[in-house]
Amino acid sequence: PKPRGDALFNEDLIPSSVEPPSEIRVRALHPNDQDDYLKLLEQLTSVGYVSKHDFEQRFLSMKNADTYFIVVLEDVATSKIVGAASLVVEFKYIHECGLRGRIEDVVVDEAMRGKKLGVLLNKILVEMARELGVYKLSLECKTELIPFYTKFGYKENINFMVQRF
Ligand code: 16G
Repeated sequence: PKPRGDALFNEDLIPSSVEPPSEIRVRALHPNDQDDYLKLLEQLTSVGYVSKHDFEQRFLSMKNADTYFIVVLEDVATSKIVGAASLVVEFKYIHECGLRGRIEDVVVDEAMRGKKLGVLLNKILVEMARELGVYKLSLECKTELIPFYTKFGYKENINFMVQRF
């Protein structure tokens, strides 16, 4: 399904079964979310300098790929983005040309923690992954977040390797 307007992906994919609190709107990332979204990501890791042009180009690449589903939570009162998480889908030949899903860049604004917005984001993305038909869904997290992610059906897998450049 093609996205409507500027949205990164078709928002019909956002499950209506997972209900947000009334002060929160769930939607896809938009090109004009740059400032809000990058500021939020700073609470997760280093973002560095991203120009308007860089942001727009990256947004277009993700939109054209049609495998990036960045969901944001908008505070209705302030129109600010207070949470975000990404579902990224990878094409495979294995599992009958299967799809693999990854959950990435889950972040909730410090001022909005304790309202279960992280739970909301995860429920939404797991449901979307299921709807899209992925055969496997995975994520990487800090040790202290293992009990949190266990709630959404993940099991620990110790064979994860990484190198950094
Ligand atoms: C966490 C994130 C991952 C993100 C990384 C950034 C979740 C579930 N995991 O592992 O998506 O890309 O942090 O940290 O949100 P880094 O800058 O050290 O790669």
